[in-house]
Amino acid sequence: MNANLKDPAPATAAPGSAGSSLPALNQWVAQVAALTRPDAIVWCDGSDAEYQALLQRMLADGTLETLNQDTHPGSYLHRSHPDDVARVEHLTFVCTQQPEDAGPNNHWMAPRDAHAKMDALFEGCMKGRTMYVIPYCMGPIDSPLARCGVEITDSPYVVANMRTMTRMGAAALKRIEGGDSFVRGLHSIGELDPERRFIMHFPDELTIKSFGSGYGGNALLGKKCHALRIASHQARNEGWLAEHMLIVGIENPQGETHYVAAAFPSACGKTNLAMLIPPEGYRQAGWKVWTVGDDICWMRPGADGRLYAINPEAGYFGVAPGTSAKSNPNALASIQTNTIFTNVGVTADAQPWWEGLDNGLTPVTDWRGNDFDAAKGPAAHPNARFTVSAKQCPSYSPEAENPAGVPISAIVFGGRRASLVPLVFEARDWTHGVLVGAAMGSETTAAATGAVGVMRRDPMAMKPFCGYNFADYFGHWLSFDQAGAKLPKVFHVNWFRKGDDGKFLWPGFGDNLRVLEWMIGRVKGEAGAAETPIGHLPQASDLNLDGVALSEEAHAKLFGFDHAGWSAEFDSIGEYLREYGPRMPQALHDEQKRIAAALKG
Ligand code: SAT
Ligand code: MN
Repeated sequence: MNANLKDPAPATAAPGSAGSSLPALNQWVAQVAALTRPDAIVWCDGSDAEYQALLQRMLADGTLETLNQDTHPGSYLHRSHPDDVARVEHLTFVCTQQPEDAGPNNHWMAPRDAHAKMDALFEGCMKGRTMYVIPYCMGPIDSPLARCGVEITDSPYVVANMRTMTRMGAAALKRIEGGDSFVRGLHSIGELDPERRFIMHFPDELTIKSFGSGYGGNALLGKKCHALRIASHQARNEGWLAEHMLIVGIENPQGETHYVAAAFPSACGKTNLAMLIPPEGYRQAGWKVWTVGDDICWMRPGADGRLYAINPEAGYFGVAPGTSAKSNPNALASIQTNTIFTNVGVTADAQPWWEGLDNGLTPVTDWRGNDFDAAKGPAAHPNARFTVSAKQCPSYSPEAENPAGVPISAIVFGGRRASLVPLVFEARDWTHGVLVGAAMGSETTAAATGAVGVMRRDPMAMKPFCGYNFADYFGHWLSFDQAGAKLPKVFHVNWFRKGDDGKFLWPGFGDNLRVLEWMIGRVKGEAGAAETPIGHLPQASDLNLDGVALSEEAHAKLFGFDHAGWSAEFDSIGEYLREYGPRMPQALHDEQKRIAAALKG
């Protein structure tokens, strides 16, 4: 049995932490306790002492293992149940009154049925366990763009991760007690039985119920459940955007910083782009890169008409495999201390290890805790993760704490596309940009259960995360194009184009700055591009490619335009839009038809 399941030593509630001054919150906690019947209730204050006590407790019951404290001080390993390693999209529901409001992009259940199903699962599930009440704030505590929530969970691992990933504890509770509305998230790991596992969202009630999984995206309810599914719904009602985007600041040698928000599906390099190290020549010239966020972006128009963005998170829940001193030195530096590793391999001297770390060490134990045997699979699970405070990142931007957010100059959409899609192109205008986002396709990754490498439409990288009908969501995006708006330019990138030999044609990582520089040049009206039916496409000579060796094939495929291929793609995009029926905004149909006609002409 997984050590996470039972909790033999109830924690004592700290003095003065027996509740809140908000009757509605206390009542909900009491109701949940009556349903789940925990042995003890702890209101989390977010303090260091509380965190240390949690760690000790998890080390004692086997939920965590200690790692080498000389090389990785304050860092620990968690091995999840082997059937509980990723998001479960087929078990994730959006429970609006009407199925059409959830849309074909979501699984739907009637709220009343969903509550009944979940409450039956929660009945008595915390007997023998401690129930933790976690007040948290998504975004800087003093930001008007931030939003609060309270997660109730029986998993100390979730508490520890929420402390890193959100502003958790006393300050958030104060904001809630001061009158902020808050999202109610109820979570239990249950028996970790995939047959008794559901993640339910009730956007009209600002409520989440999650049962049967301890994995990040299913269990850290502030993250995808709140900050994307519930928040996207709230954002639509309140005139803002909750997006699956990194936020990165690019400072040029003149000291001018442009912020870029970029949407890529899970495990497609958001963390790497957010923490990019400029190539040597750029570094010498004085270019700097500032990390604001690596996964989620909340944006709203400011008084000057520009979109201002905050990162609602306070930490990174990043994919470990592939992270190395070469691919992402900032991430690697961030995770040297005070990091929780989940499902990585371990070396003989208890250092964390994963495929692609390339540090000269070898693993002796795999993510399941068995002796490592390369014939039986990788040492780290492909979706192994690290959880670390954003403040530990050497490129962490001080502007990430700015309550007003940062102004966004460019929005970037991108996916994994082995063929057809060039390195970068720019949308002609906002409506075209929304179509580019809506038409995004990507090959699936290990971040969700299911087949890997299958091309699917993943509009704006929100397929698993949009809390309402995509047709309405695209309409909401279109609505930002108003008089006085100074909207960012919209781009599409593809770092994953492959050659005939199956190898990537673009070096990626730090060299992606060359593409970002071109985008900023476009924003400033300084960089060139050729007009094509799919948008403004740079020639190789429009980018700074000094020191990049590209083959002839790479040149042709990264900067070329495959007329016939795009024509077929636009037919497929048209079909996709039609799947949404009459709710799909006519403006997107018109845009698709216009481009399809130009491609046929
Ligand atoms: O597990 S998470 O959903 O938080 C990470 C991801 O898949 O993007
Ligand atoms: Mn993500």
